[in-house]
Amino acid sequence: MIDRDHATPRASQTVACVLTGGGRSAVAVVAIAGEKAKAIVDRYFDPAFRRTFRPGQVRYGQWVGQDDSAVATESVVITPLDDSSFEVHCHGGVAATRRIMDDLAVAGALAIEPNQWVCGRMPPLIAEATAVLAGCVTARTAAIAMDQVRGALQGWATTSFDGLQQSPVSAHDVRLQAADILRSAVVTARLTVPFRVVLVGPPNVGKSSLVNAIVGYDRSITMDVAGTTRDVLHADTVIDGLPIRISDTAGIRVSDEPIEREGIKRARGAAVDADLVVRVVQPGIPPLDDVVHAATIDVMNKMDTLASDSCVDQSVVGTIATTGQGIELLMDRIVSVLTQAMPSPGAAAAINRRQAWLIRAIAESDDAVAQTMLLQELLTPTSDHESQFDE
Ligand SMILES: Nc1nc2c(ncn2[C@@H]2O[C@H](COP(=O)(O)OP(=O)(O)OP(=O)(O)O)[C@@H](O)[C@H]2O)c(=O)[nH]1
Ligand SMILES: [Mg+2]
Repeated sequence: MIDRDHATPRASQTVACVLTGGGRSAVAVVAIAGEKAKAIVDRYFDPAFRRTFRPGQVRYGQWVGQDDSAVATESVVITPLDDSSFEVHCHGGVAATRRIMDDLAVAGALAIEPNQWVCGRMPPLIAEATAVLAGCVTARTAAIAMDQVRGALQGWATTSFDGLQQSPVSAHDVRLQAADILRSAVVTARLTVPFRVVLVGPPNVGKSSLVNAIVGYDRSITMDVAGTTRDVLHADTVIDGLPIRISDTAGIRVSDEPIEREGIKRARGAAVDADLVVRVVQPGIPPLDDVVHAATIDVMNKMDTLASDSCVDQSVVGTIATTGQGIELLMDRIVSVLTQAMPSPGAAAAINRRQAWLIRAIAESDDAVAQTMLLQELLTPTSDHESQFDE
């Protein structure tokens, strides 16, 4: 077993790092870099075809490991990144990667964490995007992080910084562009956490039934008794490529019962913290006017009980949770509200709070000198801002 060294490795140190996330996955990637990297690969890797390693070209073969290893060889693919750094694509999972990391440790490579790996190997904005990309759980959020790994924000910041020095770019232009990037930051600065969608409404209108219909299984108990749900219940799901944590809550009404009152308090608190509130009612029951939020969707559930001569406002989504009617439309509406601020493909985006904070400051300034300093801080952070901005 190897311990990861949290100290900053010396520049001459040969280092190894598992780049892929933990857990069970089909393929893992282990990176090796440093002056001994080539010798280590030559020692442990038996290529199927003996040809010179060229950066970017893949080589299939066997990882033979330490000479006295009782473990069988493992099929791997090696990609040289340059003369002194390599990626080993091996089987995923803990055991396979640990075995390779153990071999590398025996050969003298220091095991480091992914954030230490990216640090210093790429511009800070690209390194930050790479770290975020590793935490994205859907293709849609990963695509935004990937655009930044490919240099969208880096390109904008560099062009603006250089442009302000030589004056082809005005402070006014930079301010407008920063404001444009900032518009999507509400989504992009938190790509690795799910959107919080909270259902609220009076008791017995079908909130739990709607949650179950949306997630596709019986997450919440439903019953024809007002006050069935007592606490805030969460279910994680993905809708149209968006990671969403959907929360069921206790029906809101005046109550003297202490447990129910606590549940109602929690329901109101969950609505305040939500990215989107779904206000549910049923025919004949008025909406909760005191639950207000910047992003809301109004739902009329139990449409099957609506009197035939009644009509419902066009903006209200009609559903029958028990049959699934209207659920697709509700999910489409949820996605469309949450993605209003999505950046267009390839656009620069602020993918963490440090970046969002600096871009907001740029968007609020018309002064070229101030903007230049902020852009410089964006491109080359002088301190560990992420921890400063963490909640
Ligand atoms: N007719 C009809 N009944 C429904 C519909 N949706 C839910 N119900 C029924 O309404 C009753 C209450 O549903 P719940 O989902 O438990 O309601 P709730 O809003 O979560 O209730 P509380 O947890 O008490 O606040 C259950 O018997 C459901 O089967 C619907 O669209 N039509
Ligand atoms: Mg309920």
